Amino acid sequence: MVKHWDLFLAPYKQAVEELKVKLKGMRAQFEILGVHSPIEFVTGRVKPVASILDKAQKKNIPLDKLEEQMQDIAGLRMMCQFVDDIKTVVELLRKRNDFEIVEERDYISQKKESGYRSYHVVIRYPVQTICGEKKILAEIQIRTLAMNFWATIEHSLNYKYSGRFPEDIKVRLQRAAEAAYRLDEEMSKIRFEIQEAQAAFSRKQDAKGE
Ligand code: 0O2
Repeated sequence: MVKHWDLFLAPYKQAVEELKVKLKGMRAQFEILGVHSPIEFVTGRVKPVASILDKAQKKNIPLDKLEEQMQDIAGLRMMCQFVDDIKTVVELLRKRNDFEIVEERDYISQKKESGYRSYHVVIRYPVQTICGEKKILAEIQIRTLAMNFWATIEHSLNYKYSGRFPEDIKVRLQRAAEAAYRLDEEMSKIRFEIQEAQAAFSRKQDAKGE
């Protein structure tokens, strides 16, 4: 059984590793050019087997249909400083020709009931294996640092309460989501000042040879 999962997850692991390099590479290119990077940092993970089984059960996905029906076994996250950066990142992803975009879900204009905000891009990514090319689905979640902070906290609470939040926690999480939204709005308003300060800081570091 362990061997079976190892075999099944191998192309997903490879895809996550490759995509991390590629998406981090996008950030590096902005750095080299010395301009503001819309990408702050990138993370990636393969969904643990227990979570795959959990989600399959919840969403009634037969185990022999995981490849087609579970879109986030390979998951990447791209964090941005500002809400407007998300649009820039999505446009950059649309221009790439090393994968095909199969679906986009905009939970920023249409936030989820929980308060969750993020932009999801589902891609079909070709992995080269010793048995030939295998195309797998992967989900790229693009969000601001504030959206990520909220989602990370909510995710751990969700785990603790198995999705059944006590009413007071639910209300507080919704309030926290609104606060994160306002934080994003405020940061957008002083974006120019922040970027100027960051550019000056980076010039100073360069001059020091750091
Ligand atoms: P994990 O542990 O992050 O892998 P659904 O179950 O309908 O919400 P679906 O159809 O798979 O999800 O698509 P969706 O909503 O586009 O993407 C699901 C993933 O988005 C989740 O994966 C989370 O990573 C994230 N997400 C969606 N809604 C929420 C939310 O309310 N709170 C948080 N913190 N994250 C959310 P998994 O499999 O749930 O979990």
